[in-house]
Amino acid sequence: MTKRHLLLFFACILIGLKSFAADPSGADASGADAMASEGDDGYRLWLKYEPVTNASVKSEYLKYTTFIGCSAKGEIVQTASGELQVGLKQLLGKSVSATSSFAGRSGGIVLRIETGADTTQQGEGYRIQLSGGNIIVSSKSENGILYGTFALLRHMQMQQTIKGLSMASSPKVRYRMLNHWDNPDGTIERGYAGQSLWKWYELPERVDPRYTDYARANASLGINGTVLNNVNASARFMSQEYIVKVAAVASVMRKYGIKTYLSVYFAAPKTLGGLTTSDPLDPQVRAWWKEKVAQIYKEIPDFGGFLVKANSEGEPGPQDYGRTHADGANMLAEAFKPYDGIVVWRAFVYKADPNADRFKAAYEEFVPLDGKFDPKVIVQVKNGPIDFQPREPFSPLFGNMPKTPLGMEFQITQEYLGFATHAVYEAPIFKECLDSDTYVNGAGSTVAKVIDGSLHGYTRTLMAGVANTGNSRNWTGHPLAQANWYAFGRLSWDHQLTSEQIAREWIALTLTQNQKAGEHIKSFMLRSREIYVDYNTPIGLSRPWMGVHFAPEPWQNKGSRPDWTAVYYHRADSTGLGFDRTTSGSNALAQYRPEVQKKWNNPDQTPLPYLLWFHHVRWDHKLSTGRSLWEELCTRFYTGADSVKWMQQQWDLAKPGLDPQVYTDVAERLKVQRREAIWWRDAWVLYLQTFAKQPVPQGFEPQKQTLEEVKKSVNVYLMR
Ligand code: GCW
Repeated sequence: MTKRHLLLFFACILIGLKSFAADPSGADASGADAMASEGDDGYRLWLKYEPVTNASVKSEYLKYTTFIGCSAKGEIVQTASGELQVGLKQLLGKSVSATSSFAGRSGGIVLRIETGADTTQQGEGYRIQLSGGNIIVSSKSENGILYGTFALLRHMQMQQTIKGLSMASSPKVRYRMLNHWDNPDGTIERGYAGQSLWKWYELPERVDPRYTDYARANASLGINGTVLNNVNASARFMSQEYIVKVAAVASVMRKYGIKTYLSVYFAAPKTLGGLTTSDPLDPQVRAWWKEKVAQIYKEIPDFGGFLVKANSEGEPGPQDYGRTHADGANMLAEAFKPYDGIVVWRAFVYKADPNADRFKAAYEEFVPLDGKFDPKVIVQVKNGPIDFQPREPFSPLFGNMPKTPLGMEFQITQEYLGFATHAVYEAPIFKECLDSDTYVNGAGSTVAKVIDGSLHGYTRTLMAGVANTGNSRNWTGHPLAQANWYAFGRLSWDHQLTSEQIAREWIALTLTQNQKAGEHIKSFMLRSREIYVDYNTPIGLSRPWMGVHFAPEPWQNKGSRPDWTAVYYHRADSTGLGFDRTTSGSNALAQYRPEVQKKWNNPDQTPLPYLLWFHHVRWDHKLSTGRSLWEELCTRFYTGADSVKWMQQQWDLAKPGLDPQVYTDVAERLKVQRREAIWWRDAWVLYLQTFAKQPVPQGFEPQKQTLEEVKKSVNVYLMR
């Protein structure tokens, strides 16, 4: 045996002992226990339940640890009670048992289902208060009890006092879901954290314990739905073989109040069902879907519904048969009539029209269909009119379909945000859209009010996030990307939370409770998006051309259609830069209310972050900063890339409060980010310079590479 073999041998014994200690039964450790048994490698996310160190707070908590009282027998309440037991054990070192006979007792935590009228979304709200010497967590629903339990544990994890405790919260949106773009072969479209969590080849017999941990993390945020497969869907998910696999995952999700949904391939009646057509008005096709939905409900009685990408980017859809999106969606909705499920139909649709502005496409397609959708349909709209850019104006669909419930689609995975090497805290992106004023019913008609149904009285309301999870040990690849999953979940529950509040919470739960360290990390997180925009797409540039969406390739001018090139979006020429969307250009601005148009119509008044979204601006045009467009661009690109250095400094200042493994992981990723930020800055500056024909302003480091050299290094990343 060589020395290396010996080392390996001892390592195996140690690992074996460790898992044995975690799970004496020898079975797979699952759920909360599996999370607890690991070191701080990021796996436990924001549910670390580290021992409470504040002695006075701890003694307050200990007063309520004689029992967990819970008379309801439901599966989800049992989950909540189990979670409390794990939490109390780890936070306070106390084993607390659950009981159903606790009448007259005090000194415990009581989980109580309230009867009476439901005033919250599906009764999912909760209340936490002190009464009769107990902490009472109450709700009208089991889900609400679970959310209240997690809120209480969050409060305890943050070591906050419970003197006079009285908290109440209810979700503003009914369907709060993740969309996984996971393929059946285990790859993830636009995923940067490893392979898919769903192991289709092992299911249904083997149910990976990680599914429980996934469900737990989501439930702790109030997420109550998950779409397991990519919107570029495979028909195989409609087969009986796969339905039973999905059912096995759904049975794990159910315990955490999460409904399971599937993306569907619109042409499945033909490809899977053997019909001659998938025309939504064909009676046989309608019957096929009805039967399919019934088949699914037989296996998954609480199935959530379908998510559909149709007639978009080559996917089949009703228009293949001369029908409308409403025809397609309503046919599916009809199949869901006997059940609780819904149809989520995506508005991410744009035709290959060389003369059109892709910005306008979804509005043109969907606004005429307002009022034509079945009540079981929600139209899911991306936050911006194009495609998850680092900054986009809000989609003009919001507010313009008063008779159709519109759901929000945010992207958590960092497709255009530097994958898993750039630290970009996304809450400000989500908030910017939610807080935008559509003015449809006068000032204050924010996108958030469209989404939560209060503006138009929608009862089915939805917020979806394209997931950033994968099978990386820490779930999201970049440790700080966990904050984006967290922020999405918290905002889907309550869009009024601020980016700052959410960051503070997440840092305290996940990274450190050292105040000074926390402040450094928080300021870094809150600025990270603006810094990224500065070195990547300043002043309203965008970069959504086809491809991997990694490094900018502003020179890219070949594609199977014009809007799959880079030059289509930035429109750089010898006179200037930017897309004219005013009356002299595509007039996309006309899709907004006059008050919004007024903000963005005049290039001299348009806020700089949106300028090039709406105007073609001359290179020498003086901006509100006193600099010309060219000077401003260079200033942004350079200071943006330089600011990554500042992020590195903030991270280093936080080091004393951080776990060494997490510190090093992020510090190394920041080095990559710094290198790439300079590279991306150079790609843009050198390319734009060929049009602007001006030197980089004084004071900025001159370019070390030529445009050709930068192009070459981008191409290396694109080679097969
Ligand atoms: O942004 C584009 C992505 C595609 C994605 C598509 C969509 C799932 O580049 O990968 O496909 O959006 O949202 O449908």
